[in-house]
Amino acid sequence: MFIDEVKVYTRAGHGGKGCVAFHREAYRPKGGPSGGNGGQGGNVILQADHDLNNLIQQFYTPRLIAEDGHPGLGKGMDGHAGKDLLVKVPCGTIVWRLTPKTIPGFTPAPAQDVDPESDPDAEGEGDSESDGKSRPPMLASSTGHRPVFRRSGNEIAYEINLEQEAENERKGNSSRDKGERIADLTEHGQQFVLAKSGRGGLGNRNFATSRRQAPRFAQPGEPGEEGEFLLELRTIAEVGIVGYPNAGKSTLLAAISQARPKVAPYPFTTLTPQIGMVDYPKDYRRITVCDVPGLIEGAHNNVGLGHAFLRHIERCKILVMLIDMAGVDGRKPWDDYRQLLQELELYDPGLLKKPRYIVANKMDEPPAEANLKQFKRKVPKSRVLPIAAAFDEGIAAFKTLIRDGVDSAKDA
Ligand SMILES: Nc1nc2c(ncn2[C@@H]2O[C@H](COP(=O)(O)OP(=O)(O)OP(=O)(O)O)[C@@H](O)[C@H]2O)c(=O)[nH]1
Ligand SMILES: [Mg+2]
Repeated sequence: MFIDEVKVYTRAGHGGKGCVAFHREAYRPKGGPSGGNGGQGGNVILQADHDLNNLIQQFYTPRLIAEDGHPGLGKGMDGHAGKDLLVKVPCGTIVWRLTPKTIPGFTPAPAQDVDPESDPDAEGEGDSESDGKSRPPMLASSTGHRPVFRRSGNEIAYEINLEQEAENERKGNSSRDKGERIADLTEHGQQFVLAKSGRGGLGNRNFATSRRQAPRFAQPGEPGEEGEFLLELRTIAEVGIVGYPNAGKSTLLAAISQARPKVAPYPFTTLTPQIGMVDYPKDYRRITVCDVPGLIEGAHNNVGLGHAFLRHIERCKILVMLIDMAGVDGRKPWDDYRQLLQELELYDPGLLKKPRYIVANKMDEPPAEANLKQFKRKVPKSRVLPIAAAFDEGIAAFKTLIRDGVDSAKDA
C-alpha cells in the first residue's frame, strides 16, 4: 500500500509533577523540604529519512504520543525525563497544522443553538438541567472574522458560513486548503519538533524560604503540546515522467535505473509513483526519476487514477512527456500530447512552466516513423527524442538528455 497523505494526532509528554517530601534522618530533626522536581516530558520529533518512500507507518500508527516525564521523588531525587518520540518520515514530507475547519470529516453543527432539553445526548445524563444552565453562553463574534462556537454537552462545533464555503469551492480554494503549512522536511536527517513537551513541576524544596521553611506544595508538571496534523508526501525527484497509461513509462524507468516496476500490456499497471536512481558512473552523478501512474483525459475529474499522484512531480526540476508514438492503443500521439498538457494545466498551471522534454517511445513499431513526422508537423518547434525503451534503443541519449536538462534547470 502506498500512502502519501495521512492525518495524525500528536501529543508530547506531560511534565512530571514535583514532589512534596521532608527529609527524615536520625539525629536531624526537621530535616527540611526535600521533594525533587518532575522530569520533562518527551517531545514528538519528525525526522526525514531517505530510506523511506511513503507514510505507511503513520497510517497504521496515527497517534504519536511521547512519554510523560516521571514525577519527582523524596530525598531530592528528580524524576526521569520522558523519552522523545522520534518518528521517521520520508524526505519530501510536508506538515500541515489542521485547524478545526480543515479537519477532514468535520461536520458543522446545525445553525440554531442546541436546546439542552431537546438534546438526546444530554438526556442520558442525570444532571442535564444543571449542566444546561452552567453551559457557557454562545460566543458572539466580536469581529466579522471570528467563528461562532456552539456547544452541546461535551461536543463543540463551530458555525460555518455554507454560502461562503460554496463560493470558495467554486473558486477552487477550499479543496486544497489544508490548514497552515508548518514544515517541509527535505534533507535526510532533518528534524522538526511537532509537539513540544511540558516542563516538569518543581518539588517543594525549591519553595523553601527563611519565612516558609516547610512548604507543603509543589508544582504540577505542564502539559505537552497536542494537535492534529496532516502529513503530505511530495516526493523529491529531479525528473518526472508523465504519459498516458501503457506509454512505456515503467519500461523506461527499468531501462535507466535499478528500479523494477511492473510492466504489462494493459493500462494502469503502475498504481503508485515509482522512484528510480539513474547513475552516471563517469562523473559520479546520480539523478532521481519518478514515474507517476498514467494520466488520461478527465483525470482532473478523478477519471482513472485522477490527479492524486501529480503532487509527486510538483517538485521535479524537469518533466519528461513520454508519448506512445506507435499509437498502439489506437490514439493519435499528438492528441495524447495535447491532452497531457491540458491535464497538467488543470492540476497546476505552474507545472507547465517547468522545462519539459518530449520523448517518443515504441519507435520500433512500423507506424511510429510516419507518426513522428506528422507529430513534428502538428506540434511545431518541438524537439522530440525517439527511443524504444523495450529494446534499449536511445536509452543512452535519454540519460544524457535528462542530465543536461537537470543541469540547465539548476542554473536557471
Ligand atoms: N514495441 C514496444 N513496446 C513497448 C516499448 N516500451 C514498452 N512497451 C510495451 O508497452 C507495454 C506497456 O508498458 P509499461 O512500461 O507497463 O507502460 P506504463 O506507461 O508504465 O503503463 P502504466 O503503468 O499502465 O501507466 C508493455 O507491454 C511494454 O512491453 C517499446 O519501446 N516498444
Ligand atoms: Mg507503469
